[in-house]
Amino acid sequence: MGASFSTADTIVAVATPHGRGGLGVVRMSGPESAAIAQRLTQRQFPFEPRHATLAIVCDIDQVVVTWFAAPHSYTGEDVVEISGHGSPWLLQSIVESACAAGARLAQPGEFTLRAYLHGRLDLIQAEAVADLIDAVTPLQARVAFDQLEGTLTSVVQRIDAQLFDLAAKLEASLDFPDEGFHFITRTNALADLAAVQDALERLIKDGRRGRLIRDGRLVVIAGRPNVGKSSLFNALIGTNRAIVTPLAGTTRDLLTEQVDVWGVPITLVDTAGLRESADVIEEEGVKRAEQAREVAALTLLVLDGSRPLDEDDQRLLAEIDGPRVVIANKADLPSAWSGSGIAVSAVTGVGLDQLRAAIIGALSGEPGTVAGTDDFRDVPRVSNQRHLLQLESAVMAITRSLEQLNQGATEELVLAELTDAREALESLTGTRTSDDLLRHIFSTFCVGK
Ligand SMILES: Nc1nc2c(ncn2[C@@H]2O[C@H](COP(=O)(O)OP(=O)(O)OP(=O)(O)O)[C@@H](O)[C@H]2O)c(=O)[nH]1
Ligand SMILES: [Mg+2]
Repeated sequence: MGASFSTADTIVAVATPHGRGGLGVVRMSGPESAAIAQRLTQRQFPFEPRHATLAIVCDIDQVVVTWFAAPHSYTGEDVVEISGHGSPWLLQSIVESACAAGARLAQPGEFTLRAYLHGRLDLIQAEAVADLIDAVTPLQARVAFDQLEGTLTSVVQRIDAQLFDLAAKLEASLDFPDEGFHFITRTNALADLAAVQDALERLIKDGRRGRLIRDGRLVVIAGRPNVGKSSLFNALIGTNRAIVTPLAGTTRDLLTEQVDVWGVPITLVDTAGLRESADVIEEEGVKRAEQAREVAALTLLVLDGSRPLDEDDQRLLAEIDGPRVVIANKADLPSAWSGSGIAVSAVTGVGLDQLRAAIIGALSGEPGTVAGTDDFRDVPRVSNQRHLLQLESAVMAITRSLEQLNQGATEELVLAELTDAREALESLTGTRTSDDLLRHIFSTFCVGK
């Protein structure tokens, strides 16, 4: 595993974001990092491990140097952090001097890759580091932090241990020449496998919700002019971002804002009212609205509840056949029709909570979760597509093994399926993985992490 990755050299990178800042940190990892730091600061004596030491670096900046001696560091190697003033030029000079002194520039994610190669983190935890850095909502950060703490790892390990135990019993029976299960009965094997299947399925269900939280979704507001799309957009994002007027055809372009709905990062798009128009600007707006709808995960179709539905409304109801939530806006006014739409008033805020619930219900494909708000807010353990795929392939193998058992198959056949399931779980945690996969995963990290 990871045989082609060298950890013999010392790597260096700026660990703080690009640009000016109060502080900036240069990080080095590898066998030479302490010696290089000593040279850059022209110190006669080695740094003391885990001590912040004031020093002058490259004759240009006063910095604080901290040396984390192997293996007690993020990467498990000798790590030096040089914390200086956050000028891009200064930090770059320190990096260049470190390279002149024998370090090389780190690849994206290479510090975390080394932590993984040295067994400081498993693959799930390494991926959680990237998610934590990318988190923009509190729930995203919570999910990533739990994974970094090893919550998912331990659940997967428990499942794998059950499979290992079962496989060992089946394997032992293979040594007996006569037919039949020797160290475990078929009934018990069935029960054990059903329990594993159940645990995996729960994780997968969790993962669908987790992906929503991790990846977010694009939601487009559509409808004919003047029904209150922009008013609704403003109400959902909580500011008067979009222009609202009593004139039909107010919105011409796409307006986009991020909003946190029940912990799910939603990119909300307000669009031009859909109608035939002679105005070229409005016509272009309508075209863009249609394009946005095509890529959206969900369309909020807004109707005016205070006026009878017209031809355009009917056309939209027929046309928008993907995932949608129908809204009867202007519920503060007397109602002109009754239908299945959610009654909302963008002006008074009535019905907005119900609308948020419907959005999450539609996006998660689980309208049932709508009532149980707390359920949805539970921190899901799985949130990464790669993890979800491995869990799905594990559960498929388990399901096949159950079928085999039910059909009276031999231990050998059942064992083969168990091996497949265990391989999927091992790819998930990274105990079994390819260099290509590692390269792919870590290439998405930022440099310096
Ligand atoms: N009473 C009432 N009026 C509303 C409500 N929502 C919007 N309006 C009014 O309806 C008119 C049109 O609102 P907009 O939000 O601009 O409508 P729109 O769908 O974005 O219109 P276009 O951008 O032209 O497509 C404005 O006068 C709003 O004040 C509501 O819930 N109740
Ligand atoms: Mg508008």
